[in-house]
Amino acid sequence: MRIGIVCYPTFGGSGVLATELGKALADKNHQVHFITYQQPVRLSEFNANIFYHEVRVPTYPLFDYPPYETALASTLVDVILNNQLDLLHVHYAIPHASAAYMAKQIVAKQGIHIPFITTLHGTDITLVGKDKTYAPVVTFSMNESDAITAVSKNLRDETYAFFKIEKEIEVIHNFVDVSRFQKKPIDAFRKVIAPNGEKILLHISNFRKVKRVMDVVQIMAKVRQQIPCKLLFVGDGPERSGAESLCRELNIIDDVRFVGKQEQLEDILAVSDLFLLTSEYESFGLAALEAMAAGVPVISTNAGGLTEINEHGKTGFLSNVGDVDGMAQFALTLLTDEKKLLEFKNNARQHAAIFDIHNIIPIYEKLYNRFCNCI
Ligand code: GMT
Repeated sequence: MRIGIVCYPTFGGSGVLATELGKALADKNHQVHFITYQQPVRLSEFNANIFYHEVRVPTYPLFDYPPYETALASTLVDVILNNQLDLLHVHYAIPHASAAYMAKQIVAKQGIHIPFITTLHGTDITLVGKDKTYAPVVTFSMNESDAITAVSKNLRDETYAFFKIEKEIEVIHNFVDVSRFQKKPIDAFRKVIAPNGEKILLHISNFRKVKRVMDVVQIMAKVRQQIPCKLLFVGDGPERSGAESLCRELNIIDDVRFVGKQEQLEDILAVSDLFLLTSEYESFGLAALEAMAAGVPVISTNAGGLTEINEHGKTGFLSNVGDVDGMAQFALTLLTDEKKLLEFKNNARQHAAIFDIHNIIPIYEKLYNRFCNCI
């Protein structure tokens, strides 16, 4: 099957998921065409079944805002026609679903039918999509999609609650390639971060407000009062410098490292003891699932879809948003009890296997097959 995948190419969860999906489909002999403005971050190796088409957005003095959506729709038309695509799968509704709709209408004039599937990822619905600047277009393009999927039940319910959706939203949970996260910890690496055998706490995100990274810092300060530990911050974004200032203010900066955006997450996760995710909302929390796959228990909030992956008292713990005392206490419960920590590590790994890539890819293939009988 020839599939066009549209996504954001950046470190965000939706782009990561779309790229991993494309790679897995290519491994199953589908021809996959990524269409976006930059090479997706996890698309580094060569694969004969993968193609990348860059969306170029020419600038012109008249354009204060270069029209990306128009450029994307035009590139889609070009890729559909020249590569005989069977189907488009767009990740993140804005502006991908409306661009796909536009492309579909354009090729229809030439007698070509191309179905498109829209996968909702989170902020395209819960933050940006709800804004009335975008809502009518988002609603229309969701309803015009041949199928809509959401990455969690919570996101599906949020979408129904806010938008007038006339068709079924199918839940296909995000996935992880569990085998990729079975790395042995590199002792030398662990020693660099925690030279005296301190416990290692980890947070990975895009440092947006919704992640509440200041709460991560507060939790670290509380845990560190009780036991020697280190905190690794992976990723970058608007709240990073504020988090760094707070670490200085709380006098914990020597035990905190900001390592920026990283691609080799497996190695970092392999040496980590606990993953912290303090978000105000997560439709799913792919970073938490990847941590679990690596056997790292998760202390998270109970917001959004996090309750669908993190099992309270088994794979980690869940607290209300902002309850830094509670989350610090849960962290200490695990970090001060080796037996419990090991039990939770095993549980996390086992639970992540439910979301293994090999279980989820066939669900997508089955969905595609409903619209195009050419697998
Ligand atoms: O907020 C992010 O982490 C980025 C955002 C994205 O679209 O790239 O992530 C959303 O999609 C991910 C993949 O489906 C989910 O795992 C994240 O939970 C979701 N983020 C939010 O809902 C805030």
